[in-house]
Amino acid sequence: MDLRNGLRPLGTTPDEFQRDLLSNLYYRRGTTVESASAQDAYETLALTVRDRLAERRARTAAAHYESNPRWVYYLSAEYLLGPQLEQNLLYSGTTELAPAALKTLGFSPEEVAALDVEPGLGNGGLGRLAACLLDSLATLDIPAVGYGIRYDLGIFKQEFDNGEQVERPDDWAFQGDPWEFPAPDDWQMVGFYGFLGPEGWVPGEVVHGEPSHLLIPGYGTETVNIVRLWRARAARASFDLRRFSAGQYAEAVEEAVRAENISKVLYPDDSTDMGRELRLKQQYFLVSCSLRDIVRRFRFRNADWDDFPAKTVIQLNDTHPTLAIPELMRLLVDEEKLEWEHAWSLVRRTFAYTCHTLLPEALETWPVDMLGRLLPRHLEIIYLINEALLAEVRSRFPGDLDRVRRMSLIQEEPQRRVRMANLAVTGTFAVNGVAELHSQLLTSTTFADFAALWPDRFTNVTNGVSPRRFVRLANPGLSTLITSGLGSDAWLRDLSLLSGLAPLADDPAFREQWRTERRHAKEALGLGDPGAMLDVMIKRFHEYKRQQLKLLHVITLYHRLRDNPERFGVPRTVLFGGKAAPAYYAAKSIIRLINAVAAAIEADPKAYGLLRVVFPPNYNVTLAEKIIPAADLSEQISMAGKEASGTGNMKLALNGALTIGTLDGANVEIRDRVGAGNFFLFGLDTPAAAALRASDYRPRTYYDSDDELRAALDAILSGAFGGVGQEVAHSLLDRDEYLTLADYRSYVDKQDEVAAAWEDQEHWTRMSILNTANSGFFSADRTVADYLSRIWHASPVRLS
Ligand code: BZD
Repeated sequence: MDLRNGLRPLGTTPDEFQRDLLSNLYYRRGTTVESASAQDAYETLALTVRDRLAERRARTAAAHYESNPRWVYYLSAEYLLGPQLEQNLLYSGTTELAPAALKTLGFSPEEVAALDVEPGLGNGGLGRLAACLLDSLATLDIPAVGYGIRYDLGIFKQEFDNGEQVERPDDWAFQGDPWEFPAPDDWQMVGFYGFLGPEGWVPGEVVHGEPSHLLIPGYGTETVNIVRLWRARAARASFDLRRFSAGQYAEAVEEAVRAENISKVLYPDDSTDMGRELRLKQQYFLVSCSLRDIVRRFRFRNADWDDFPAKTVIQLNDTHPTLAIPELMRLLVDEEKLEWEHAWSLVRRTFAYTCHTLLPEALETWPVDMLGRLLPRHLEIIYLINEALLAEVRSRFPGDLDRVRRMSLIQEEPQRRVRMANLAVTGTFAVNGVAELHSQLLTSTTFADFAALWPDRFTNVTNGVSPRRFVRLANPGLSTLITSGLGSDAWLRDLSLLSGLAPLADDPAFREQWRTERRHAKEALGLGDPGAMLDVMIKRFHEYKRQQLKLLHVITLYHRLRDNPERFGVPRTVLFGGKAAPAYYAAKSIIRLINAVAAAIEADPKAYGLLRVVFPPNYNVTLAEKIIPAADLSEQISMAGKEASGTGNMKLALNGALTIGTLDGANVEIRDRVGAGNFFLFGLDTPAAAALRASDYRPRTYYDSDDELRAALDAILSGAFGGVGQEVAHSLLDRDEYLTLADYRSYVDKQDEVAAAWEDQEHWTRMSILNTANSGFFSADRTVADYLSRIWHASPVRLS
């Protein structure tokens, strides 16, 4: 079938590409080469590239319709997609055509590329993981749709004012988003508030969800999937004509403004600050629109509800979309008139849940009052699910009242709240953690009671990252070297092939080339002396991640060089990148102190050429792609038992950085694979950390007995860094929740080993190559393959 309906095929030669670009500039952008701005050129290029993917998208959709496959639906409140232009050029095979065409039109490709704004629709690892999984799903030809929210404002832009983080709004789509296809005809209606009448739920407020989608092309295959993002719109009837006629124009549109606020802004990850009704509204908005869309799509080719679980698996990315469980119950029972037990059996076979945390305070709960007011019928359904759950617990564990209290979907004290994680475990057939250690800790701690009741429900799927984005696009020089070393670029679709680099670690000529490429990446980052070791800590700011530990090390290095500059050893540039949640004051204090220490070191001539601290603001995917290829040392220093997985650790190791890290999250698996000799391990392990925390931990004893540690903390307390950061030192001395002082000595000593290792560049390069060679496991393609075999059981549909 000709899906183009006789339209001419898009060109593949430079002339044809240029012709298409010109045509788009003229007809779709409405301007001419003579008067086009760089923005016109950017938007036009985006359309020209998008057209090539749209062609594949049409064929993908037709093939999917034809085969009526089992669908993977990924529900996530966040997607950190990263910049789109470069990736879509690569995936559409136009990487060379585009700059050539731009140049003949008189535009600089670099200037045009710089206009590509990344949609920052996520906070950190969880949102970026969602984007990597979509990339791999398409690459593996799996019929899949990602569902999310099209926030007007993404993750805030970070600026520093006097070293302090200030947040600015990120209106990423201010100029419009050329990559997006709006689909206003697929709108959905979402109800909130109201009451339960004799006929069921009567919502008091109705909002429209309007979708648009972005194309998610597979690499090295024809498949193009989509991610569908919902935007809240006022329902058309919501304009209050009575008030308008009475001259109250602003009041008349109040409801419309309130409705559109639902998708206005991404909530910054505030693990503790979970009281806001608007966030709950966002969650239900996402869930309700997406489920109706999923049902609509199911009905294209199916009629019988009993086929639903065979045709549909819905993955919940953390608990944020967990209301999908009561919502599907409501659709089936209230609207489709299925029996409760029948509906529950369908629901329980449809959903799966990924947990991304180990912090007890990060487990989402909502006040019963709030949820009942916003979604009265859903609360009623949650109570019914809870009754059945607790009956099962009582019959399995008679008389164990404490267990019943712990497992209940409702927390009673100090306030009645709905426990979303318990609901997610109860309403799904599979629950996974995101690294081996994390999944083990989930079943032995967080979900121990549930694992005792339903042991088969729990599994592990270790995270992974996109080798296309984080090696091929981020690090083109190293990628070319890898391809020449392996004799093919097949590693981009099968990352386990990187193991073929291992023998080359013993080849001096290859090592020289490896160093050259890594040096180029450092020069491209442009942070001064490319001979200095680039030591990077890039991740969200959180006390459990322990940026404060890295900072104490920096201060210690600074003291050593002041006391004894001749004996300092290897020059280092320490790079921090990351944002703190706006209301997370302790994390913001650490940021401010880092900037103060950086300034003090910068101002001291003694440090020149030996030690530098840099903290570029607004760490995001765009910046990550520049920093990661240049990094020599990867800091993965969380308190053991707190980091669920980490994915930055994987990106850095894949690009040849060596890791200094604790036995936490996926570090454990990285070390197992790259070899203990090529990984700098330090610190307490999970049992030791847990035992120390459970005992009478006194951080001051470490301060008292370690001269360098005491000097570092005293410097902060004495105001040596512009009087900034005393609260950081006090918090470490008085409480130190994450055992920073307990791990300090082990960390600093291990850093001395790092420095010694750096002095032998041949050996360091060998270790670097082996890190890349042995990190193939951390491809998101492997992650998706694991989800497929353990949870999703969906098959590829390839375009003929
Ligand atoms: O998820 C992170 C974990 O901290 C990492 O260890 C893990 O590697 C990644 C991917 O699995 N969690 C988050 O990124 N969490 C959030 O961003 C978040 C967002 C909203 C509310 C709560 C947490």
